[in-house]
Amino acid sequence: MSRSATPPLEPFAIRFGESNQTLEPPGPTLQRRMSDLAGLFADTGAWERAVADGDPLVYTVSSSPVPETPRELPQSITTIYPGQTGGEFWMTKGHQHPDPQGEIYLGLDGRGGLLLFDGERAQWLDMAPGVIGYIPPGWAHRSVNVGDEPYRFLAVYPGSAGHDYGWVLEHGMGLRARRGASGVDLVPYRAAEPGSAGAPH
Ligand code: M6P
Ligand code: ZN
Repeated sequence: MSRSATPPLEPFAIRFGESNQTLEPPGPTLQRRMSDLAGLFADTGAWERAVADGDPLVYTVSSSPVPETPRELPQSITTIYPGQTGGEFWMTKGHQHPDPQGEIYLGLDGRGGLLLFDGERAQWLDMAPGVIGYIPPGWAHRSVNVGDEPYRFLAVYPGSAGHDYGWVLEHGMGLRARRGASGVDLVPYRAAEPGSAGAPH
């Protein structure tokens, strides 16, 4: 049976699991370690050292069983652990939707930021429990943990939206979020430095 012929799901209730860490019933989960974030932090040397020094878990995504198929409305909880690499706060890879459609993020725990970039303009939304960040169609989006505790949010997005990670590697996100003397410093985007991999030793 082709995907387009898949019947929609039947109605069902979805609940937050213990400490808002999961959705119940659970669907697919994924873990992103430092090594999965190649080319994203400006300080490539600091990123390489973090990979070599235990390759820490940076964030997890726990979904409900609603699939990423057209007309369905999947949801997931993302937990970004606290940390900085080269002074830059830990963050998601960030993506653009190949099929431009909107998305909402609802802050659940901790302190975060939602960085949006349409290729020309960058926007930063402060995120906290109870805040809904609206992502309009056409804006790439990345989440950042700016606190000392896990930052957790619920995402709800159209099942046909898709994830384009190459767009972010090519265009950047307009700004970078660094730990500053009094909290978050948003600095103009600069590309990641060349890594040591291809450099002569
Ligand atoms: C949210 C949603 C997901 C996304 C996840 C992690 O939960 O936007 O679609 O996969 O964040 O973000 P990324 O895909 O950029 O790593
Ligand atoms: Zn998205």
